[in-house]
Amino acid sequence: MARLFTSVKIVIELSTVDVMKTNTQSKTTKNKNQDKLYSQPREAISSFVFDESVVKVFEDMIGRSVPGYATLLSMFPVLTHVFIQPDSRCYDLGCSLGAATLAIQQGIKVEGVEIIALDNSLAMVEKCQTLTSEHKSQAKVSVKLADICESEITNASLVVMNFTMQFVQKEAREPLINKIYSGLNTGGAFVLSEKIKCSNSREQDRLTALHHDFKKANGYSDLEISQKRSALENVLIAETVEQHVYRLKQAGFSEVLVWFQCFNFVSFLAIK
Ligand code: GEK
Repeated sequence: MARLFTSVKIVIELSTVDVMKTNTQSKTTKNKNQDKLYSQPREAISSFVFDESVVKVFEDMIGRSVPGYATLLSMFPVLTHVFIQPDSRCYDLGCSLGAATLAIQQGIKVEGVEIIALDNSLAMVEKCQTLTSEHKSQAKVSVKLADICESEITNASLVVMNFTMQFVQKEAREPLINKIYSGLNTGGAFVLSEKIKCSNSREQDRLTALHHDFKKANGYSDLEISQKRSALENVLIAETVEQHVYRLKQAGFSEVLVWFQCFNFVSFLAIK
């Protein structure tokens, strides 16, 4: 019962943060941090990279592009509270500006936890280091420039990969998940959030249309949506829910479930 009350308290605290964030976002939509990267016609569209220009507008970009992003993050303290073990590590793989790290921090109520946030974009890591250092945390936070496919994972009770697997080469995904499984302690959890595709073309068309409507409702033009889609082609490789679940089960996870979905954006919970 006491545990239930603690969880409820965490959600209420986070909702306040969300409201603040939403207010900030509506202000930033009028300033230089608004994502306008694809607003002008381009002669040629080069492949999307997480460079300085993306970092500048990233918070606005991800909030207006990923349906359910803020709600998903607001649940991370609850998941953390449930799975975190004292004297263990949490990993945020593909941390960008550290939004997941900051949400995880709020759920840590035990001693001896270290959060390791990794990203292979120098521009992201530099800004993430600044942003995370501005927040007080019970856990030690280390933000590092690293390729998650090359990094060690040990003594983990929670591993979060929030919309990053989709950018990892397809053949590297299975070894990465196997490594995460090996690095987790028994009872630990892997939270994997991804844009998904559907094997049923009608469902795929419906979810794509809803996603586009979401982006348009958030102020993106048809030109911006279509140029961004071209930039992400061959960079963001989505897979079906079945492919993800199969791979997670093959790795050995005893429990695999979808705990969150908003249109074609899904988050899986895999427990060791
Ligand atoms: C969030 N998790 O806000 N190694 C390390 N980092 C990588 C790799 C790799 N091999 N491949 C891609 N990245 C964040 C959002 S964004 C998702 C994550 C998006 C990094 C890349 O540099 C970028 O910062 C991040 O993964 C993906 O909760 O923009 O849709």
